[in-house]
This record gives sequence, structure tokens and C-alpha cells, in this order.
Amino acid sequence: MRIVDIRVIVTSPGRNYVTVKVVTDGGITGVGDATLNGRELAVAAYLTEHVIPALIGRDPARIEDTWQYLYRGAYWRRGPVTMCAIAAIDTALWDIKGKVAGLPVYQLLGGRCRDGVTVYGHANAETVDGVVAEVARHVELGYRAVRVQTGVPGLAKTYGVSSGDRPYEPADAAVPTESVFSARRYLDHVPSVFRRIRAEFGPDLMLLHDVHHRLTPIEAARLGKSLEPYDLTWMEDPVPAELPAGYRLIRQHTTTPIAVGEVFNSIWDAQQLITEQLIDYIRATVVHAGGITHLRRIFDLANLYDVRSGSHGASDLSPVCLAAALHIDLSIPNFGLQEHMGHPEPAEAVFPHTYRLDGGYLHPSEEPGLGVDIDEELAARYPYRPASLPVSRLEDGTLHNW
Ligand code: EZ4
Ligand code: CO
Repeated sequence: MRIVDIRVIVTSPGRNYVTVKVVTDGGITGVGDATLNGRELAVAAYLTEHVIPALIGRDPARIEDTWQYLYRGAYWRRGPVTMCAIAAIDTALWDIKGKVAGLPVYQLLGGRCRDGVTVYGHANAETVDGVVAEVARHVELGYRAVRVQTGVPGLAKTYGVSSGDRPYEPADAAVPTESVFSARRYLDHVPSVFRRIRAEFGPDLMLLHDVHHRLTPIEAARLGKSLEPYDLTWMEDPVPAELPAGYRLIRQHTTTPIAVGEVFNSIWDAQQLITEQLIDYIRATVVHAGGITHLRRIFDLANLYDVRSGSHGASDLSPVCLAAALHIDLSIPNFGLQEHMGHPEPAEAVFPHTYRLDGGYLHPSEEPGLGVDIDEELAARYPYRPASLPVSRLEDGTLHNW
């Protein structure tokens, strides 16, 4: 079997997605997600100019060797652009292998380790009353875990909170918009939100919160400590992870579990946090962390240290990525939770899929391969629209982490 063509499809059905389709001489095709929110065309160019020409004519069955060829074989390793491109090719090759074998990918990965994939949904609103209603709506839908984000009094715009009644979408303009953050106002407000939510919904519901890299270690320690009475399943990305030692300090002060890693590209980003048991959940996912092959490696390392998976699943990770993530989630021993934000309606049609949500569980496709595809004709009707992630500043104008 030979790879005869690889297409890079850029489309914007409600938001931008980059998808790879690998075509083999026998006619079997495979798909992979290559979307890097706000930097889509950089990945598309890396694929078109540097990756695809080297892969034509190769055997698609050689998944590991192709991964090594694209990672080790490129002198300039790692980084989000490179790793998204590798991820897309790797995912597509697993899709092809499943179709050749006549098996869903999770069977190739060792088979089922659980009945379904527990997901968490997003409840967000500007006000606490508003978010109570949103949590109630998710509970009604059957979700067993909910991420809670609200506005902060005194701040005009807060990460994770929708504008109007549209689903939350941070990439909101061609040139980055700016918002203002204050750790004092934020730390003062968040515990009261969770006090209310826990009181309203009782002890069973799993509650999560995303800090989105905005605190210092000692501030994060204080937040974790103040949230302990409300029994969070995790506090996400409390500080940026360039300095893993910062997590040691947080750990010394709080038992609130910690989830990190949605921006990680490789096992090397996660290695110290995992082996020093500084986190409880590793949030790396297929598209940003080198595909199915490499993500499995990260989760295997995590398993040795009692760290569970908590894969990122925001709407900028396409249905192709979610489909692939579910095959991993079902088949690893140390699955924790899977984020489920859903996708814009037109995207659900552009990416026909057979994974399904049933109550608070997602189930991967039982079809051979990943069980997801891209309708290229429909995709062509949604041309790319430049969209950037915002930037964040402190109240005095200092640039901060978004
Ligand atoms: O900001 O996916 O937990 N989810 C997140 C997301 C990320 C976006 C970035 O593209 O933090 O909302
Ligand atoms: Co996050």
C-alpha cells in the first residue's frame, strides 16, 4: 500500500479548522485534525511545503516509523506548528489502519477499558444566577461533570464566558482583542461562585474550573485552598507551566486536584509535572500533542505516576480530534475525564461522525477506523476567515497571560 495524495483542507463552518486527508493507492483514505487556533495557516503551510512532499509513495501502515521520520527526522523539533502537523498525519494513518483491519481504532489500541467516556460540559454565564441555570441545564442533559466559569465583578470580560447567547468562542476577531484581568478581583469572587453551586447541586456533581494560566504560584495556592470546601474535581492551568517547579509550591498548600497540559506539544513538556506527581490530570490531546501515537506515550508515562487523562476538547479541536480522543479514552487504563464542548452546527455537518453522546458519556464510533470524515464539497462552502485569540492585560496596562 502507498500514499498517493495528501490534501490539506482549510474550512470555517462556524470557526476555522484545518484537516488532513491521506489518500492511498487502494482508495482507502484517513483523516486527521491539524487545527491550531489562531495559527491555522502556519500548520497548513508546514504540511504543504515540508511534510506532504516527503510522504508521497510511503507505506501508510508504518505509523511509528512515519512519526519518527517527521519528529526525529526534522532537525527543528517540537513546537505547536510542527506537532499539529505530525498529529494530523499520525491520526490519519491510524484511521487507515483501522479501515484496513476492519476494526474501530480503540480495538487496535488494546480494546475497551470502560463502558463509556465520562465527559464534562461547559456552564458559563456573566452572573452567578446565570451560571446556576446553566449548570442545571447540563445536569438535566445528564452530564455528571461540569466546568463552571463566570464573570468577575469589576472586570468587563472574563475568560470562558460567552457574549450574548452564542456559545463561547475566544477567537473573536482577525486582530487580537484585549481584555483586562485582576488577580485580586478574581480571587475575591471565585470561591463564592463555587460555594453557591455546591450548595445548589449537592455533593455528587463533579465541578471543574479553568484558571487559564492567569495566577502566580502563591495566588494559585490560595485559590486552591479556598476552593477545598467545595470539592472540585480539578483546578485547571493555575499558572503557566514553563516553570514546573511553580507547581511544587501550589502542591505544598492545597489538596485541590490540578489539571494541566492543553498547550503541551510533547511528552517532554509533561515529564517533570508527571514524574514528580505535581499534577493529577494531564490535559494533552491528539491534535496538539503529536497524534494518537504520542498521546498514548504521554498517558502511559502518566499511568506510572497515578496521573489520569483529562483531554482538552474545546470547540477549536475538530470532530476529527474528538473522534480520535474517544478511541484513546476508551482504551487506556488511566482515563480521567474528557472535555466536551460541542462544535458549531455547520461543523457537525462538515465532519460526519458516528460517535455519540448518551447522558454524561461519549461513545466512540464502532465503524472501522475513527468513524469520522470530512465532506469536502460542503467544507468548500465555508471559506477561511482570519480569527485570533485575544490578549490580556492587567489593570495598569501590563501585558499578562491570556
Ligand atoms: O482557551 O481551546 O479548557 N479549555 C480552554 C480553551 C482554550 C482554547 C484555545 O484555543 O482553555 O478554551
Ligand atoms: Co483550559
